[in-house]
Amino acid sequence: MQKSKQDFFDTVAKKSDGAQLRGDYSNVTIDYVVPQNWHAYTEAEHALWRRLYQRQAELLPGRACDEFIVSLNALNASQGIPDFDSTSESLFNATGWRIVAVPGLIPELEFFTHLANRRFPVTVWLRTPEEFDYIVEPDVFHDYFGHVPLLFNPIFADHIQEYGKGALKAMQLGGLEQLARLYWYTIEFGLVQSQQGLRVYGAGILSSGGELKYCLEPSTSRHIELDVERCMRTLFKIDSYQETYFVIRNFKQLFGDTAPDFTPLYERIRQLDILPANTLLPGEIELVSV
Ligand code: HBI
Ligand code: FE
Repeated sequence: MQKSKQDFFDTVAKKSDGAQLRGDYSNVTIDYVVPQNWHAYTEAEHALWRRLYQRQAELLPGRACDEFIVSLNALNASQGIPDFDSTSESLFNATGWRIVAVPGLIPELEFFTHLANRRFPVTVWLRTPEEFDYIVEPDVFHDYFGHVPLLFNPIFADHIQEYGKGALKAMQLGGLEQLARLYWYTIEFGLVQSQQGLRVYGAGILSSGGELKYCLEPSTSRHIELDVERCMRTLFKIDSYQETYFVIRNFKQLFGDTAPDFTPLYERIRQLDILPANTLLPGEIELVSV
């Protein structure tokens, strides 16, 4: 059922404690796309982007997965807020994806329809200097720096499209809440095994100064192997670091584990308890991060 614009603002605004959404939604197209207006960014905004980029780039070695680092470096986006259209040209050649500029969070139906059609929504506005360390809504730094590099990885790019298609189906089956948990614990806050130890592929961590250091600390954070059903049952944290990080062996596993039809899974999960974010079930093994 198509959420009306008002419903969307009421729902999303309530989620962020009633604070109004930041973006300018007055001139969106039917699928919530706006012009990026790259020339309107100020020198101060490009300077803030450089500071954010520099801070994150210094934290990546030994923490971010290799695929992310290689793609990010190839994007050459350290000198200022990138022009989405020029990124879309190289992205389309690599994996058939494009960036679409959006004013910020958009309704689920439009968001998942973009993903299902290999279009990744990237917010046009940049946070303020006061929000250097934390921001509630995704801004251009979170969306571009966090999400765009891995869209150059063919397996990951296929997975995101399948996720979008699955989410559209989940909306019909009442499984969206479970699927949102999967998105949160993989695409936003997921970890992957590597020869050298656990590494980060989740955009929410990769674009966060604090959590990128915190999430691999063995003493404070919990790492368990990704099991889709277990993940879909587990509540996540919105405004603090995650208490549990789910780990995949590789992107092939993520693609494979999320390929089946989830209809029976939604049914089964409805009969099971929802799990708090810090749960460790009997028999579950905590993975070591180094
Ligand atoms: N809109 N622009 C934007 N970016 C998101 O990440 C986003 C969204 N709308 C809905 C949404 N995410 C969530 O429902 C999913 O992450 C599950
Ligand atoms: Fe995100």
